[in-house]
Amino acid sequence: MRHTSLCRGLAAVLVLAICSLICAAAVRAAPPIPYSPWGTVTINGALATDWVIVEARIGGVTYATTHTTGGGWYALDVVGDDPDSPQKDGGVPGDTVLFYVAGYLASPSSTWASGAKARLDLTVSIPGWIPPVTPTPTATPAPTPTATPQTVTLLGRVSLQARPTPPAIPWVVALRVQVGNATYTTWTDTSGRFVLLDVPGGPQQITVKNAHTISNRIASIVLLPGPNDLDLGTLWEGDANDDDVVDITDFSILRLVFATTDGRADFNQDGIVDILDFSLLRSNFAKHGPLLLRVSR
Ligand SMILES: [Ca+2]
Ligand SMILES: [Ca+2]
Repeated sequence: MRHTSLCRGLAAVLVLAICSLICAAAVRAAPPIPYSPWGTVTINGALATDWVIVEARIGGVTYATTHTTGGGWYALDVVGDDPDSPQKDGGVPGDTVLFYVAGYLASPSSTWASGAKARLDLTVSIPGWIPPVTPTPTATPAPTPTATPQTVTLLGRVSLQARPTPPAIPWVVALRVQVGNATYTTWTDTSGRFVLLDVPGGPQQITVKNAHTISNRIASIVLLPGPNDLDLGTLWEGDANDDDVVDITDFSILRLVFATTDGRADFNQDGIVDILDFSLLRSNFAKHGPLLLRVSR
């Protein structure tokens, strides 16, 4: 008799536990189906070449990224907000979706709708647009059976104004380098070269800036596994306040610290703020970044 009661009790507990699990699963909502626009990308009136980066952003946050392929086509899956997570991690019905091509706002915008698959042809105007190139892979030894996948390494170089012939100490400068969504702080060597290990591969946008130069940008380039040797151009001096434009504010700083060792306006890094630094500022006056670069390796 006691044995039968015990069994009934255990069975009741088991049934309750199963019911709890079923109820918990029922409460969790299914994740929303993404919004999937697709279509062509036109840049300055011409269909985009392959490997141009296309992003979908909601409220300034990128929720989907792809690149053009097959002669200017793109397709995106813009994820929806998971109702079971406290943070916003995607779109909700009615959200405005903005599209960016190589970092530039394209038109038209759209509205997020779960499960919608609509054609949306994007157009964008990009001053000084230079189409991306697919690099020639760097020659590497024949792979062995035990070879592991190569990470992506950026072997960058910049030119600096008004410096002695390299190698020389004034070529050693701090750089902020942005590769896709990743930002790095690094230093050049005495010839303006730098190395970044394990950077994101595939199609990327790369921007480089020193605290007193304006920034240079490669709008879209494909980074391959292994070393990627990349010339990031001449960094133009004169941005004393590091706001990516050379203007009257920078001149005011230079005038304030003239004849001192203040690094903000010692553009040629020779240890003194003088007429040479003023000449650099004057020659680059009104330049602003980012300057788009033609890719060369
Ligand atoms: Ca400035
Ligand atoms: Ca100087």
